[in-house]
Amino acid sequence: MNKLKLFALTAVALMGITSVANADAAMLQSNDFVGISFWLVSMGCLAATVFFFLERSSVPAGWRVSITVAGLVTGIAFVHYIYMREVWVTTGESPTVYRYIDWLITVPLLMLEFYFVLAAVGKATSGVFWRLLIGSLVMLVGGYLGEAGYINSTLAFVIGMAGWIYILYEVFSGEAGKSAERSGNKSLVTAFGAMRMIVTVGWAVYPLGYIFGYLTGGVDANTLNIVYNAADFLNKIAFGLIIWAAATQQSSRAR
Ligand SMILES: *C/C=C(C)/C=C/C=C(C)/C=C/C1=C(C)CCCC1(C)C
Repeated sequence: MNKLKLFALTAVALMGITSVANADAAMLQSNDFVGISFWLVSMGCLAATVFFFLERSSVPAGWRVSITVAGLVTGIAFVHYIYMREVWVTTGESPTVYRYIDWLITVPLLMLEFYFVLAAVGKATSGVFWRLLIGSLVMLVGGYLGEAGYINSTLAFVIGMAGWIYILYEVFSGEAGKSAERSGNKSLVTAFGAMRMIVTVGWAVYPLGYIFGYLTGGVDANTLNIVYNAADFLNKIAFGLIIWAAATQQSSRAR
């Protein structure tokens, strides 16, 4: 198990180094704050990944898989951020494709977390996960078609919003929300409430960025990338930390 962990960390670290070696064509400029923000999120994600994998064995067994998934989310984002930073620094263009590929993988994994924290206390049904997955796909496919210019950006926004609202419905009033409330497990209720706030408030930053970036105008590619980067930092790392904190609380209570 420890060897496996070491291998995973080495692989992740090597990927970072290889890509640094390729970057000699264009260097990060001291006034490129967007480029700097890509770096900051990359390193935050790397640190979070190492942290989650190392902490995994210190939480009660039922929570371990959630911590693993938290580490996968930040690990996958780390690799994408290395690529996104490179696209930005070398071309000055928004790395929309890499960003959406990252979201397409990490958002379903984040949704899986709602299922796993419910499963940690024996309250999950698979329907919860499938509904959240469908909501995520509708949200992201809509957004991508709009940002990449395949369909009208207002129509794309409406489709994306429908997916997000469906997710919010599920975690507040749907089966997921109700199961969490009925569970009577304090760690779960706290974690679930905080995760729900991230998906409501933390996630609201993305559609707002989209509105100003594509619908009303007023926000250029620089600002939009900084906004998306900051939101990813919060929504991926803080989300995992919330679950880790709940898991740790439960283990100290059990002791
Ligand atoms: C780690 C990445 C995360 C948590 C990404 C989340 C992305 C969203 C919540 C995107 C939402 C959007 C809408 C609600 C409307 C259409 C445009 C989007 C795709 C930006």
